[in-house]
Amino acid sequence: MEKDNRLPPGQYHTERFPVLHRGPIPEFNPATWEFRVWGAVEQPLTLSWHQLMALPRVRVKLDLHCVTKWSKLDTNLEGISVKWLIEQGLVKPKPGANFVMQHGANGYTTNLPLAVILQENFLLATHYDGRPLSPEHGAPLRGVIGAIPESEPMKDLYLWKGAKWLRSLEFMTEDQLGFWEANGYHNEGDVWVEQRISS
Ligand SMILES: Nc1nc2c(c(=O)[nH]1)N[C@H]1C(S)=C(S)[C@@H](COP(=O)(O)O)O[C@H]1N2
Ligand SMILES: [Mo]
Repeated sequence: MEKDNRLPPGQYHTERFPVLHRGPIPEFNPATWEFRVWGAVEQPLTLSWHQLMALPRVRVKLDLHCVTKWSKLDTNLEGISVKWLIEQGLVKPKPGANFVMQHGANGYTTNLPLAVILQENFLLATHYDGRPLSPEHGAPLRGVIGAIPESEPMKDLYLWKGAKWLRSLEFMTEDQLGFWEANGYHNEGDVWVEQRISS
């Protein structure tokens, strides 16, 4: 596909990787760090840093689209697939658990339908460009969503829909608004139809 066709309406290309967040970059201590999956699941899951790093990782190339209008194409990301966690039985959503809240550091949250979390373009990312994520981009773990060019149709959402410094995933039977969604951003955030702010 032509790179131009990969640029959603209202977006411009950047080669840089801008850094955007609220609050300070948290400290990461691998000895005490834990990732949790909780809420509407049969059994809460807690993984230490070492347990998380022992899981298989997938690699995807994503076009990242920020609601502030920069787009970075062909980012190489690597991390854990939530679909894989569920297929392995490590996470068993309860019936009706159709929504997931990502909880990041500093109280940052963002909500997504489980169906989106299970897409190939959503990742619990640990690596960018073959190296561990840098602290400013969310180390050691972040949710990330982007577009996979020439893939089968799936929802491509703005980058705020991935929480940096991800601490937990909360499965929910009802949708709840995350930080930006409660502050005027669109609940869905589809990049192709410019769902930037809620109407
Ligand atoms: N924990 C946390 N995650 C966050 C944010 C934040 O403020 N805190 N900002 C979001 C927004 S609005 C964007 S655009 C992306 C920016 O990711 P980047 O800094 O790696 O480009 O992170 C998202 N995830
Ligand atoms: Mo953003």
